[in-house]
Amino acid sequence: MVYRPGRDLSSRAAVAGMNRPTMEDVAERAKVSRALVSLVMNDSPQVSDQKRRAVLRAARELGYRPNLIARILAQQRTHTIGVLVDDLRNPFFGEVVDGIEAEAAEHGFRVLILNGHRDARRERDAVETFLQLRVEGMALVGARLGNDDLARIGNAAPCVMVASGTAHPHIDTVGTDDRRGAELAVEHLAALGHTRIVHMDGGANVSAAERRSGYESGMRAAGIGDLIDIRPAGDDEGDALPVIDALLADDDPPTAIFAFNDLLAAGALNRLDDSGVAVPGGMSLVGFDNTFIAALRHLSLTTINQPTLAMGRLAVDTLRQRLSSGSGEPVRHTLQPELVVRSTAGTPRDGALQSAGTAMKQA
Ligand code: XLF
Repeated sequence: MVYRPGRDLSSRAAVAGMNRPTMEDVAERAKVSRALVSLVMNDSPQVSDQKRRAVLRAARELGYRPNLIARILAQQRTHTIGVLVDDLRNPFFGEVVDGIEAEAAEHGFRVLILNGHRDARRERDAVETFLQLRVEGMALVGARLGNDDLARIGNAAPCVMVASGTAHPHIDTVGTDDRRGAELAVEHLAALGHTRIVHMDGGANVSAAERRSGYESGMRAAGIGDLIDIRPAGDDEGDALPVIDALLADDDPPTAIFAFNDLLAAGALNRLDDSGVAVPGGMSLVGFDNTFIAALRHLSLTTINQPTLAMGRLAVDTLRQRLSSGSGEPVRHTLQPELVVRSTAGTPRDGALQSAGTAMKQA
């Protein structure tokens, strides 16, 4: 069907397709029965190789596609996992989904992905869509849904929460030890000699509280608990800008920043660069996630690794266990974070911070 601007593609005729080839067409072309085409399309072992090849060739030549909806209705199974991600713009979620897809494919499941756009209301709609499509299970990755929603969803279909902060009373969870990850970041900065370490926190993000408390315990363990300094930020590069501006407006800004995630750290790096502050010479910076952007040479961000592929695979594994075991106590899988040292954290600057702002003040 050729798309013509102005034509209503949602009309029934357009959706049904004018000349969509059928199984009968394939059977006629391959000179076999319709039943045999159906056996081939269902991967039946009862068909000879020669007939299978003939049917597949005819299907290819005609552009025939099996009708998934008819198959689902006949089998009463969708073999589908619904994956809700908090923010498709953040590469962390793509990396977790890679793991989900790989494990799902190995076990005969397909994956449907919806974006929550960092908004609980849109997440609720997405989950409802999955349930109406009769997915066999759901992975909610970084979801912001509240406890009441989760209890309701957990009763409606097998569900696993991934990278969603703490454990949940009704739902299986797979996550990184966020608190330990934050402690590792502070330990690293403290070992380099920093004492004035600011945490740019994750705002409304589900993992913000755990990372904040890890930052606090890391500061206390390093003997600098009295210097705890938390600045409300968020989980997106834009959220870093006002925080960096406020820090640089101080008479004597801190020497290091632990950012809630890599995106926030990337935004901080941009703003520091705009302001003429060298990293790590003037300010050290540590992120969280170890997404692929952290490894890009011009960012080369020191960060905390989350084992995203393993998390995705484990999420599907947990769902499969739940599908076979039915209800029961929720399980919690906690994976270990690791420090990844690159180029954005060094020893503290000696003396005043040189930035475009201070240069202007001095002039
Ligand atoms: O979803 C959580 C919160 O933010 C994930 O662990 C992340 O770090 C992604 O940036």
